[in-house]
Amino acid sequence: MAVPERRCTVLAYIGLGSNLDDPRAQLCRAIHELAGLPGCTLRARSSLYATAPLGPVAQPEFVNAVAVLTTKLTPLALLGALQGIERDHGRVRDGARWGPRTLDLDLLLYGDWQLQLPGLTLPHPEMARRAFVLVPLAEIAPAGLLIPGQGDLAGLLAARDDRDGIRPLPDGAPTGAAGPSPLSSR
Ligand code: A4P
Ligand code: MG
Repeated sequence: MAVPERRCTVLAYIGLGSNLDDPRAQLCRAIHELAGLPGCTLRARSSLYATAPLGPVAQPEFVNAVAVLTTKLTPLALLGALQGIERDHGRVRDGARWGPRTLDLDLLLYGDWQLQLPGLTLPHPEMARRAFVLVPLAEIAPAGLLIPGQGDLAGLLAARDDRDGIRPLPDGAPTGAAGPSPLSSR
């Protein structure tokens, strides 16, 4: 079945996280798979970061990163593609919120869209409260990036006091993909 595409491209920021089954390898493979999605081009990826787990469950340290794509996919088609990659990584949804996972791909931003659908909220509702998202995002986002409805990235990051639990991994440097241009409009 054809994947729904739009005529113009939009910048989409994807948050990646893993804390099971060799998290670094999970993220490196997932970035490669994001680059291969139909109608999508990988523009940049952040370093990989080791991050202290957030949430009520005792679980291993996470590895987190952010990637930015240009995409012709609609937001729902892109989310479906992300969930397909999660499934390919053996992600099991057992209903446990914030539990350990082989791969979590969150659609953080889709251009400057604000959206509230049963299965998709844009921007991602938790992103502004999570240093493990904001730190890698700030590494690859243009200066002055605005998170629609939430404020500018620099201000949101400055307000976080949970940045200490985050450290870049030595071999997690960006691949040198071209840096993104400012968020495109719809
Ligand atoms: N959904 C709605 N909007 C979006 C969006 N913008 N992007 C829906 C992605 N999904 C979105 O997600 C639950 C539902 O959210 C989906 O059905 C989707 O349609 P999920 O991935 O199935 O479940 P989840 O990830 O367990 O739940 P949740 O609440 O999204 O967890 P989070 O927010 O992803 O948190 N600590 C560290 N250090 N690093 C981490 O990466 N991650 C989590 C999980 C907890 N602690 C962590 C980390
Ligand atoms: Mg998720």
